[in-house]
Amino acid sequence: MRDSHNKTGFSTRAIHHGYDPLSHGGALVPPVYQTATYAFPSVEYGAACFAGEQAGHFYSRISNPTLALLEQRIASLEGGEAGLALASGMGAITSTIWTLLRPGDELIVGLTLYGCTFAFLHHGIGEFGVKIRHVDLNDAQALKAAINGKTRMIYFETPANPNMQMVDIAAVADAARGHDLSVVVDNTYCTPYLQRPLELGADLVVHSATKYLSGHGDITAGLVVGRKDLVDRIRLEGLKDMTGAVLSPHDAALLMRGMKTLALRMDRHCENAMQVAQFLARQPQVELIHYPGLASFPQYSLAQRQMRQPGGMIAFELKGGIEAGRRFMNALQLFARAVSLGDAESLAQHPASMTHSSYTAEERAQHGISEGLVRLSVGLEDVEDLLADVEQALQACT
Ligand code: 4LM
Repeated sequence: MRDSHNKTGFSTRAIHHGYDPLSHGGALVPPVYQTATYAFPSVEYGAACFAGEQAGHFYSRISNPTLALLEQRIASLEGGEAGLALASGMGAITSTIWTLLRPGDELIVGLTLYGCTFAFLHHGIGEFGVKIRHVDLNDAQALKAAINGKTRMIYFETPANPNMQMVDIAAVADAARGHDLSVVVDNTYCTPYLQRPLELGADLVVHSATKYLSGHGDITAGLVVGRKDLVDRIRLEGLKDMTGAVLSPHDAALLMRGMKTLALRMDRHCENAMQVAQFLARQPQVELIHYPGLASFPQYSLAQRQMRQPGGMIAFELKGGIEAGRRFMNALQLFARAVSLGDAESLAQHPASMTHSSYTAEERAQHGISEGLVRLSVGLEDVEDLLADVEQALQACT
């Protein structure tokens, strides 16, 4: 994959961007700057750093050389001006929203969101004078009617966690143009390998890098990428003064290690998920399946246009509803019953009782999250073994 922002391909940048071993004693892999603070050559230099007049690291809650390399890399991969590393996806989301919204502002959000994001909006910032409006962002008239002089942000996931509902990023960015607001996309499910919201007109991308970007389930991390003026503010207001959600340098190094194989892993996640989805779609016990790679997916043409491949996440419902789903999940032997996603290991979870239990049952119904939905994060194992596990678990639940 080549793009207009950089001369080299996606994986080359994921492996090399921003680092020259010969400037670091020949160390092929970037050193980890495991330091909280930095010595100043003079009082004047330190004061200039704090005043923003001198570029330099002065405290690791604000910046660190290992994190700075990670930030350059994710900016390059997403095609953004600047990046910011944080301690978790929720750290990235809350630092962004606390920075860019004030009491009296309005925030338009998609219909379906990850459970903790939903909780933060309704029980965090929503209780501090910011009005939250859920809008079907694919309904151009509804979106136009919802934007007013107080709207400062449109925020959404695509595909959404957990029901895979997609949003047309370019259409939302077009609707937002000319208004004083930022379009922010949670790109966790896709990573920049599959989808580039900034190139479609978004202002910022947020990530839970705990998932595919790190890819090995061994860290929590978050990233913000996009317009430099906004990213600088999120660093100096949201991260520094409000959340303090700083990523450790060691975890930044693990994240960069994972990102080197992102393209390889995503190709395999997508191949495996497509086969699992096709298998599930043929089974009589399956009531409904949501996977952007199936021609039966209602937003198939949007998925084809917006995503390079359909991703590694599947949501489906069994004919026997929540009880059948529970029996299916308890019968799985290779898939782990676990939340999170994007790991080498395949995972299965029940959104209504796990990741989306922060919604009430009524809220789940309103936001398109059915009680019987089962979510699979299809991993990197041999696909024959995954299919065999799904098949035996389906037999066990009928
Ligand atoms: C899960 N998800 O779904 P941290 N944005 C999206 C997410 O799916 C998540 C976050 C942000 C799950 C975690 C248990 C689309 C998390 C939050 O967990 O704070 O890195 O990311 O299983």
